[in-house]
Amino acid sequence: MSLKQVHRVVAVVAAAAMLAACGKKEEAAAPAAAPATPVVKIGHVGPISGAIAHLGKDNELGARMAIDELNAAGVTIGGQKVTLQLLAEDDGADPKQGTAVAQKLADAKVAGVIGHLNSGTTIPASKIYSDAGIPQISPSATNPKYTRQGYKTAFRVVADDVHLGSTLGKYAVNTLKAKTVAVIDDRTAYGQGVAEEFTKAAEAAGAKVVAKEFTSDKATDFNAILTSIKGKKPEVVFFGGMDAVGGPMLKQMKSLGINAKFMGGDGICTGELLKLAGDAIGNEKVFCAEAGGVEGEGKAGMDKFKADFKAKFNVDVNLYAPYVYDATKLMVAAMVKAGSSDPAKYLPALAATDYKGVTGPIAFDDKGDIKNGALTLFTYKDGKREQLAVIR
Ligand code: ABU
Repeated sequence: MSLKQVHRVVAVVAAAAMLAACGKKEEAAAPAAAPATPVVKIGHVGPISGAIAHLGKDNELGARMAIDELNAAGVTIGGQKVTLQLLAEDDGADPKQGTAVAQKLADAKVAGVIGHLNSGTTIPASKIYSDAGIPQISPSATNPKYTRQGYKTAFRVVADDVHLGSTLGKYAVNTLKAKTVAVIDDRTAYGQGVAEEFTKAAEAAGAKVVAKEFTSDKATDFNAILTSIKGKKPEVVFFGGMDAVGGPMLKQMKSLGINAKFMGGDGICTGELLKLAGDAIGNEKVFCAEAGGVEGEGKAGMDKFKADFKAKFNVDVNLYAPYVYDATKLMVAAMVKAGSSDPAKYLPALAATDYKGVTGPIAFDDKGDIKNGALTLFTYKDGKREQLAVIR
C-alpha cells in the first residue's frame, strides 16, 4: 500500500470513529477535497521561432516573470484567490500564423492577451481579439495602424512609428548633420512604416533622400542594393527592419567600404545587434531608438528589473521584456480593480489604467496608445549599447 493510500485509510477510520462517537449511524464520508483555485488564463504571443526568436523569447520571459511574481504574491479578484496561467504561443513573426494562434487563444477563452511582438502580426490578430471582446496589449508593435482601427480592445505601452521615425529623421539632420540619406525597408508593416516616417522628417528638416531600396525580413544578401547605394554616397543609411537583417546588412556595408552612419528604429536597437553585426557595429556609427524609456528616478527601478531578470533567467534583457512585464501586471491590476477577470467587466478599468511600472507611468489615450510615451536614443560604443537621450 502506498503512503497516500495509508493516509486515506487513516483519514476514513478517523472520520468513522468521530461519527460513532457522536452516536450517528451514517457511513463515514471521504474527506472533502480542498476547492480548486480558479484559473485566469492570459495569452502571450511573439515569434519564438525564426530569425527574431531571440526577441520573442525576451518578450515571453517578461510575461513569465510578471505571472510568477503575481502568483507568488497571491492574486485575489472579486474576493476570490485565483491562479494566473500563461498560455504562450509562437506566431513566427508571420501574419498568417499570428491570426491562427490568436484564434486558438480566443477559443481557449483567455481573459486577455499580451502581444503580439510584430506590427505585421499584431494588426491582423487585433481583429480576432476585438471580435471576441478580448483585451490585447502590445508591448512592442509600433505601426500606428494597430490602435487606429477603432477597436476598444487594442492597447499599446510603447510609442509608435510616427514618434520614432520623425525623431530619428530630425536627429539625422539636426544632430548628425546629414545632408544626404538612403532609406531601406524590409517590406513589413513595421519596416515600411518607420522608414516612411523617417523619410518625411528627414526631408522636412532639409536632407535629400538619394536612394530608396527595399529588401525582405528574411533576406541575407544585400550586395545589389548596397552597391547601388554606395554610388549615391549617402551620409546616413536608414534601415526600417529588425536586427536579424540589420546586423548582416551592417557587415556587408563594411565589406563594401560604405562609411555612412547606420540608423534604424527599435527593431534594430537590441542587445543582440552587437552579436549580429560583429565588429561592423563600430563606435558611434549606429544610431537607433527604443520606443520607450526611463530617466532620473525611474532608472533605479529599471536597473533592478534588469538585474532580477538576469538572476531569474540567466540572460540579459534584449529589448522589450520590461514593457511586457508592465503590460502583464497592469492587465491583472485592472482585473483586480474591476473585481472580475471577465473581459467585458475589466475592460473599462484597463482603459482607465493609471499604472506606475518599471518602464514609467502608463495611461492610455482614447485610441489605446500610451499617453506621453517616451523614446530613447542609443548608439553603440566600445561594444555596448549606450543611451544618448530620453525624448518625449
Ligand atoms: N517595433 C519594432 C518591432 C515590432 C514591430 O513593430 O513590428
